[in-house]
This record gives sequence, structure tokens and C-alpha cells, in this order.
Amino acid sequence: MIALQDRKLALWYIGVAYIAFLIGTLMGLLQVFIRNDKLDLPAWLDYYQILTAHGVLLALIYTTFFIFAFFVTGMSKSLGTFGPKVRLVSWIGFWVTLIGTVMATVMIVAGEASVLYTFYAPLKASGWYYVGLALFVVGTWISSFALIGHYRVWRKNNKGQLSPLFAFMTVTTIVLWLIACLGVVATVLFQYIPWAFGWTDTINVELSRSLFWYFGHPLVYFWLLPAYIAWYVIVPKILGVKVFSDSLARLAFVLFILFSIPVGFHHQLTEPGISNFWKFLQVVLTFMVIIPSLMTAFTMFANFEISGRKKGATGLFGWFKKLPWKDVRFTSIFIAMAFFIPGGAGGIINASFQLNEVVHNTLWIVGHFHITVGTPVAMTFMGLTFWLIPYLTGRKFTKAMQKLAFVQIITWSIGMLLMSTSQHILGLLGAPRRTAFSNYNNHPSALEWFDGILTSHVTMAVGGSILFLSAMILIYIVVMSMFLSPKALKVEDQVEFPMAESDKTNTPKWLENWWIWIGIAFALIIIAYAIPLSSMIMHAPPGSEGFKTW
Ligand code: HAS
Ligand code: CU
Repeated sequence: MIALQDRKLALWYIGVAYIAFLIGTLMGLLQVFIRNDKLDLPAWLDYYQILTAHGVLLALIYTTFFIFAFFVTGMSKSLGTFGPKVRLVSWIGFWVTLIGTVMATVMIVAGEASVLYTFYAPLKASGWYYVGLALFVVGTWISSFALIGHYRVWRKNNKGQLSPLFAFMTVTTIVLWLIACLGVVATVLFQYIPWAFGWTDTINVELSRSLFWYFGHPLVYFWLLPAYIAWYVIVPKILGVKVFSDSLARLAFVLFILFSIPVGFHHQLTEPGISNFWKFLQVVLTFMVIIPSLMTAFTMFANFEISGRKKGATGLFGWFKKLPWKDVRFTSIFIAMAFFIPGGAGGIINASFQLNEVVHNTLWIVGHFHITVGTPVAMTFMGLTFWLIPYLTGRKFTKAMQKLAFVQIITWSIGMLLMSTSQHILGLLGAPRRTAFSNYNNHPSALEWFDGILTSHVTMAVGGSILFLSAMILIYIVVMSMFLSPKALKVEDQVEFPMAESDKTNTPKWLENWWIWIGIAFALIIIAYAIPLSSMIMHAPPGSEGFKTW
């Protein structure tokens, strides 16, 4: 068990994460009903406000706070207890992030920031919303530096050694996050804040979007990599095997530092102001960033097969039956992985320059991110939650809770399957995203399209309702394991942190030479971004004033 102080910090992070999750999923429920025309909101609430709250609270706040809880616990477990300085800086980081979160949330609730989580200009929120966002990012940086400090102390004390895999992967994710945030910090500080407070009259829209997506794409890997840490390090332990290949795992993570940043234009393929050459270059780089995910898929199958064979499986697929299906810590993550197969395939479709024309700005994209961040990532986090909270509180994860956890992940899967399938198909038929609903002026053919079993907004709402039910079960499990479940007094009742052994003997040392990777990453970023961004600045059209459309 890790030190009490470190557990306390992690528990605060998880607590905030699940408060955000509770409000965020409620907003999701309202969402699908509004799109279904079944709900009229009271005058003080509007569709975009709810959509903003849903996106920000789930995609940004829930994920980030959960990720830091996981990192704090895993870093303390793999590198030892935090020293006093690291602990102090971590707490400062936590509070600054929280203050930023509260500020941004208050502005959304007050109806001053219905600009969605992408906060595209020229939509204009209150300046305090952007200040809240900036504080949020600064807070995560402080916490990140604390974790890096902890890692450096370990390296100083263990000269010449490769760090434990968990720590290596945590640092990779943090490096990715720090580089990615430069874009959003630049646009928020130098463009949005002066403009929102009225110090400047106009904003360069294309530049702000490009700086946002410079951040927005690696942001999705900031969510994904902690889930991958669980897949690489925790799943094998549950399966009873070692990490399949320590060097492959490290290489996959390093590739994310290189290729996840210079690709933001794949969110802007339909935008004017960027020439096709630069879009195409970033499309090629996007295809490079698929490789580490394919390496991950390969590794997962290797894990499954090795563990199955160890348990006596024969034949091509015999191992499948030997997987620990009754262990919710495993089954949850397996379902998460299964969802990522269509999720990743959809991503490849989105990234294909021409196909993007078909899907961009449609509900297809909404379907895509619900089977990437909404299931592979979120359900991995749920699978971690089941043991992480009892591990931190020293409580039991009882049989009854285990059963409930199964109900939770199964309902989440069914809800997501219904909702995201209908979103994908509706999107292909032309249903737009980021709007309450459109049936194209009751055009007969549109009405026909949107009336099928899987192509109806009813299916989407049914899916959304099941998801909400599932979310409430999860909240119940969280509250029980935080405060109410019986204490695990006997050793055999204590919940463990499953961390697989990783054989580092053949891992090359240069994999942990950060300057190589950071150097190449910046070189790629400069190649992909320097010219298009500078021409956006030098050949900028007249800036745009702000609009408050709500
Ligand atoms: Fe994406 C839009 C391209 C991955 C999230 N993406 C979004 C948005 C979000 C998002 C939130 O190129 C919307 C942003 C907005 O609001 O506008 N995405 C990709 C590509 C990948 C990808 C190429 N996305 C993600 C991940 C996300 C995420 C991960 C969150 C965590 N995405 C795009 C593009 C757009 C986009 C365009 C813009 C579209 C537009 O026009 O607006 C790749 O990283 C995917 C690679 C993944 C794979 C899958 C590997 C499979 C694995 C599972 C193995 C399974 C096992 C289980 C072992 C190739 C690792 C076996 C089980 C059995 C049952 C057999
Ligand atoms: Cu992207």
C-alpha cells in the first residue's frame, strides 16, 4: 500500500473527477432528449449551454482529474513515496486546476460561455471563462512538474537504470501534454483573453482554430495514453503474464510524442486559409500516428494468447475461453478495447482527406468520439475505478459491488452501441452535429431517412438513457467504495494495485533519452506548422468581432 499522504491526494483527484462525471452525464441525458424534440428547456437553460457543460465536464474535467489520480497512485507505487517538495507542488497544482475548473464551470452555468468545448471564435464567452481555462492548464502543468520532479529524484538515485514502465509511460504522457498545451495557452493568452475583455476589437479566427487543434488532437492522446498504460501494465498482471515486450511498449509511447502533435489540420480539412499541401502533409503524419495503436493491438492479442496457452488453451482461438471473464477489472477493459476497433477505424476514415468531406460536421463525428473517448478511454477508467478507490481507501470491493460493476459496464456497452451506431448512420445520411436538431425543413426524404430503427433520434435517446442509468450505478459504486464499504481488515480482503513485471534487460537505453524525442517532436512540429501558421498571421484577412449567439 502506498503512503497515506499520496493516497489522500489521489482520492481528492478522483472525488472531483466523479463530481464532474455526475453533472456531465446528466447534461448528456438532457442532450439526447432535446435532439429528439421531447424536451423543452426552461428559459434559463439552452441547448448550447448544456452541450458545453457536457463536453467540458466529461471530456476535459473528468478525464484530467482521473488521469492525475491514476498517475499519482502509480508513480507513488512504482517510484516510492513522494518527497515533501513534490507533495507540496502537487497540492498546489491540484488547487490551481480546481480553481480554474470552478471558474469555467460557473461561467458556463451562468450562461456566459455557451461556446462548446472547442470554444471556436468568433463565438465569444466572458473573459473569465478563458481565464478559468488558462488556470486549469497552468494547474495541470504544476502537477505535471511535480510528477517529473519525483521521477528525476528516482533517476538521480538509480543512475544508469531505465525507469519502471509505469513511470516511463507517465512521463511520456506528461511530455506530450506539456508540448500540446503550448498551442492552447498561446491562443487563450494572446488572442482570446485580450479580445474577450475588449482590449482588442477583433480576432484572427483561422489562427485561433489552428492553435486550438495543435492542442486538440494531442489532447485525445492525453486521454488515450493513460488507458494504454492500463492496457500495457495492468492487464497482463490480471492475466497472470509479464509485460509482452518492454521495448515495444516504450517505443509505442515515444511514437506518440513524435506524431500526435503535428496533425491538428485533420480537424480543419474543410477550412479555407490552409493550402492543400499542408493539409496533405498533416494527413500523412496522421497516418503515422496510427502505427503505435496498431502496435498496441498486436501486443494485446499477444498477451491474451500467451496467458491462454499458459492455462492450457489449444487451437487458434482456444485462448479466448481462458480469459478471466469473471474478473470485472479485465472484462471492462476488454470491452473498452473491442470498442476501439471500430473507433480507430472510424478515425482512419475521418483522416482520409476526401472521405472527411462526407463526415465532417455531421453526427458521425459525435459517434466517433463516443467510441474513442466515451468508451475505450472512459470504460478503461471505470475498470480502474473499481479497484483504484478501494485500494486507496483500504475498503473491500465486495461481491455485491463486483456484480453491480458488471451491470454497469454491460449497460454502458449497450447504451453506447445503440447511441453511437445511430449517430454514425445518421451522420452519413447528413444529420449535422453541434445543433439541436435538423430535419432540413421537414423535407420528405430527410424525414424518411431519420425514421429508421437505427437511424432515428429515438434510438439515440434510448441509448443515452441507458447510459445515464449506467452512470448512476457507477456513482453508487464510487460512493460506496469511497465512504461506505466495509474496511478490508484481513490481508486477503485487501485490494491490490495490479502492476505487471516488465523485463528490461533487452530494452535499449536510448529509448529513455528524452531530449532525442523532444527534439524530433519539435522538428516535426516546425515542419508541419511553421509556414502555414506564419502565413495565417502575415496574410490575415480583417479580424472578426465576437458573437454571442445564445
Ligand atoms: Fe479522432 C475527431 C482521426 C483516435 C477523439 N476524434 C475526433 C474528435 C474527438 C476525437 C473528440 O482525421 C472530435 C473533435 C471535435 O469536437 O471536432 N482519431 C482519428 C485517428 C485516430 C483517432 C486517425 N480520436 C481518437 C481517439 C480519441 C479521439 C483515441 C479519443 C480518445 N478524429 C480523427 C479526425 C477527426 C477526429 C480526422 C476530425 C473529424 C472532423 O472532420 O471533424 C487514431 O488514433 C485511431 C487509431 C486506432 C486504431 C485502433 C487500434 C485498436 C486497438 C484495440 C485492439 C483491440 C483488442 C481487443 C486487442 C487503429 C488498440 C480484441 C477484441 C475483439 C473483440 C477481437
Ligand atoms: Cu484529431
